[in-house]
This record gives sequence, structure tokens and C-alpha cells, in this order.
Amino acid sequence: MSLVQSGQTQKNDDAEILDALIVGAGFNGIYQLHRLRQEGFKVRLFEAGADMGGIWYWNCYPGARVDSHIPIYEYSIEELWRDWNWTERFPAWDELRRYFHYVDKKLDLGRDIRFSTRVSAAEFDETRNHWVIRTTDGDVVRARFFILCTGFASKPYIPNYKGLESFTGESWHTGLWPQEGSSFAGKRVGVVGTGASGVQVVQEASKDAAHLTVFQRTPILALPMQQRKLDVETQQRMKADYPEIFRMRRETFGGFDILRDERSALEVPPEERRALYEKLWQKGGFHYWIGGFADILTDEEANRTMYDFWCEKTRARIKDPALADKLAPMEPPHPFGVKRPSLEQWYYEVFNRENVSLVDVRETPIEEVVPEGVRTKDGLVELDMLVLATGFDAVTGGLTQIDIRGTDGVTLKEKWTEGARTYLGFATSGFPNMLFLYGPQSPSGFCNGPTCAEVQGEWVVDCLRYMREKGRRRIEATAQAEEGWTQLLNSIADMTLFPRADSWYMGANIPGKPRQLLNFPGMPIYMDQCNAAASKGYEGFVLD
Ligand code: N01
Repeated sequence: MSLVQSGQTQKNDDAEILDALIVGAGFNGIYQLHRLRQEGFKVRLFEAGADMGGIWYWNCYPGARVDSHIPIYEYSIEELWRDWNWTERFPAWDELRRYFHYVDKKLDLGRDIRFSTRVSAAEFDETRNHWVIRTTDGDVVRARFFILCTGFASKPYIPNYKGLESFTGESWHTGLWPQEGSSFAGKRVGVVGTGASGVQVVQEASKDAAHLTVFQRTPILALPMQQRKLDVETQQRMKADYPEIFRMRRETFGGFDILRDERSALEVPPEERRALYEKLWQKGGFHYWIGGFADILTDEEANRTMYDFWCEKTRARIKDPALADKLAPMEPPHPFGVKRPSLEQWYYEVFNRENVSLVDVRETPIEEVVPEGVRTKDGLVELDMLVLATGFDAVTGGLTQIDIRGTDGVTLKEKWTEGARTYLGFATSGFPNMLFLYGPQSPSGFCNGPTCAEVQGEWVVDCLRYMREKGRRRIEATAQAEEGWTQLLNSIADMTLFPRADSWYMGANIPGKPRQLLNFPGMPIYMDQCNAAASKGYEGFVLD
């Protein structure tokens, strides 16, 4: 697909230096490529996968589908949405891939993308103010700007189970699913993990696995997706509202077209509160999460009203009361919504089936993996397929897994040993001309990918244009600005209930990872801060 051949950008003379090298062909990277090219920059994109899509390339397990409803989860570029129609309100991975191919064709992107090319290392050349970037296949490229669009979930987390390598059946992490596919039919399947990926795999596997064993550590507080088929006529009508929806997603907390009720849950009479919860529940998707009252994520008592409604609705779907206690306990495992809820379609009914069993690994831990399956405290669970839906070294892992060295020779991974530190969630001191999108201390996990790609993306495009117009060659966040941003985010975290859950939002899903709120809650406030800094000549940065 790529027309940039291996070695083509290797020479050292200035004429061969790119304006920017982008890493990653998901929503963010593709947007950067398109916009920077439009602005006349010489830019290339390297992608580790063999195709576009980012997360939708790697996560191609049966049932993988997006949790942001249409048209939130697409670019707002009219040239694109006018002629594109989806088949479902929450599209699956394969339809999302088709969308990327459509975008590629419309915007003619492929000629500047090199696939199957993993960036492994980069160092800043201080004398020339550019990055020297290396790939695993030995190529070297030079670029003034190094723009990382590696996504929030590009480094899978695989628990360190004793004997994992000895398993003789199929074993897949959801984020490294085989591109040729693999079916559950007739197999004894074990799924470890009940996050969003686990829920989706479990739903699919329950249909035709000979037996499905779900290994749960913490119950997911999953919400009804309310999936619907979409026809072309309906979408043509919906398109009249698209410009307004796209405007709205820039101005709301999570980049959706959903407004919250600005009252406290506690100041509303119980019957009125319940009526709102019922309405949000019927709307489906994330309405119940982000369309509720203003203090749901900050006040425990308010939060409990949402948990209790969720619990009542969910328990009604599970026949066995003992299983209901495991899947939807009367006492919350953590406040509602501070660990990302998943969207489900028939997840809770799965556990009413004869061919499905649940293992609570807090009570019955996995002791080891053996050739025939998984040995728990209670004995052997024989398996033909072991699915690890165990998540990702989220938000930071995609960046720190690259050996990136800044001006003092320290790697990004070393710099962030005690926790990620950035300025505006775009840059970090000691690493000039390096900008990351959808990264730590930006809205990332709290905001859907396409919205962030455009809103954050335009800030980056403006920055590069400004540098060119002013004849500047180097931009670097100051340590002081970075300290201020990190303190701001930590103080916001302390005002919320987010620290009360062991989630990937807090970096708490990875053993040994520093605990910190990795995402900035609230897109509009975030962008106000970023735009204010830009309008003051990039305050908090040193330009040279
Ligand atoms: O990962 P997760 P994910 N033993 O980290 C469990 C997006 N996404 O891939 O909760 C046993 O959420 C872990 O248990 P616990 C979405 O933003 C979106 O599912 O830590 N269990 C948890 O249950 C999502 O939030 C979609 O106690 C272990 C699970 O593994 C994000 O990606 C689809 C364990 C990991 O859940 C990540 O979701 C998929 C161990 N040693 C993903 N280690 C859409 O719908 C971990 N677990 C768009």
C-alpha cells in the first residue's frame, strides 16, 4: 500500500530532512498526516501494523466494536461524512477498517505511509535541531518534528503467569488477535479479564464455545449498548444535524453530544432522579455514564444513587443469585464510572447459559498455566483456547516502549519512572520538537479518538505553522510549566472519585506503575488552557 520505499528517506543532507515524522496510523496519526500535508509540510507516517486503523487494526477479535455512537466516532470533515454511511450505531472493527480505507482513498494518504514499520528508537540531534529516528528494520529517518500518535492502548499487558508458554492450545491477547481470525466454535475457551475487551469476547464466545470459563477479578459495571442497525435514509436525515453535533463534541466533557444535568443528584427528588436514570438507560451507550448529574464523579453519596440503579437493573437479568452477587454485588467494588464502564449487549444473560461458568480469581486464584489449561486453587480447568483480555499499559506504554532519548541522554521511560510529566499533555521537557497526541495528561481516555484527533490535532498543526512563520527551529516545554501542569492535574484528581478505583485511568492496572490520573477530565477546560498558552506565543515553552 505504501509508496515510500525502505531506505528512501535515509540520507543525511538537509534536503532529505522531513518536517515531521508521524508514528501511528490510527485516527490521530491519519489526521496529522492529512492536515500537515495540506499545510505544505513534508511529512511521512510510519505504522507498525500492516494496515491503517490503529486500535482497529490490532483489536480484531470477534465482537470488537466501538463504544462511541455514530456520528461521534468519525472525522467531522464534510468531504468524508457526506458520502459515508454506517450499518450500525456502534460499528464493529471490520467496518471501522473499511472506513479507514475509504478515508485513505478520499484523502490519498497511503503514498506517505509506510506500513509494517515499527519505530524503535529516536534521539534529538542538538546541533541540527532535529530527531534521528530508527526503525526495527534498521532504517534511519531525520525529521524536525517527531509526532507520536501511538494511541492509548498499543502496549498489551500480559500477566506474568507461571507456565504460560507451556500451554498447548491457542492463546491470544485481545490486542494481538491473529489477523486471519480464530473462532471459538466447539472449543473450551477461557477468558481472563472482564474489561471492555473481555465483555465483547465473552458475548461472542458464549454463542458457540463448547464451554466458556470467565476468570473475573473485578466485576465490570457494564451498560446497555442499545445497538441498532442504521439504514442510509435514516443517516441522510441525521446528517442535517451533523455540523451541530460535531460542534458540540468540541464543547462537552468527553467529546460527545451528551450534556450532563448540572444539578446535584442529591438535590433532586428520588422519583425525578430515577426517571432521569431510566431515560439515560434507554438511550444506551455512554448516556448513563456522562449524561447524569454534575456530582456523580465527585460525590460518593450522589455516585451511590447511580450504582444502586445500575445494580438493580443488572441483577434482574441474572437468574442465579450467587452469580448476581459476583457480577453485580449489592456493595459497589468502587464508585460507579471511575473505572471505564463497558457497553454490553447480552453480557449478563451469558451467565444464565449452561455452557458458561464464572471463576472469581480473588477467591480462586490462577496458580499456573499448564499444557492442558489453567490450574486454579480448586483444580485444573481444561482449555483449548486461552484469551487474555487483560488490558494495556495504557496511555504511556505506547510512548515509553520506544527508546526515545532527549537532550540529556535520558530516555522517556527513565524520565517517567516516578510518573508521566508533561506540559499540556503535548510535550515534556528535555525532549524538544517532540509532540504527542492522545497521550498522558491530555483528555485521551476520557475523550473519543476522532474528537481528540481533531481538537488536539489542530493545536499541533497551528504550532508547526507558527514555528515556520516565525522562523523558529526548536520548541521545548519548560520544567517549570511541566511541574505546574502536573500539579494541576493531580489537584483535579483529588477533587474526584477517580483515585478510588484500581483502573488504567490511574495507571493502577500495571504492577509497579506509578499511580496518577493519566487523563485530563474535561475537554473544553483542557483546550482553553492549551489555546491560552498558544495565544501568548506558546507560553510555558522555550522557542529558539
Ligand atoms: O482492558 P481493561 P480492556 N488476573 O484494563 C483483568 C478500550 N476498549 O482491554 O479490573 C486476572 O479495562 C482486569 O481485572 P481488574 C476501553 O477504553 C474499548 O478490556 O484490574 N484478571 C480487567 O477485568 C477500555 O477501557 C472497547 O481487577 C486480570 C481486565 O483484565 C480499554 O480499551 C473494547 C489480571 C482488563 O481490563 C481497555 O479495555 C475494548 C490478572 N493478572 C477496549 N490482569 C470498545 O468497546 C488484568 N486483569 C470500544
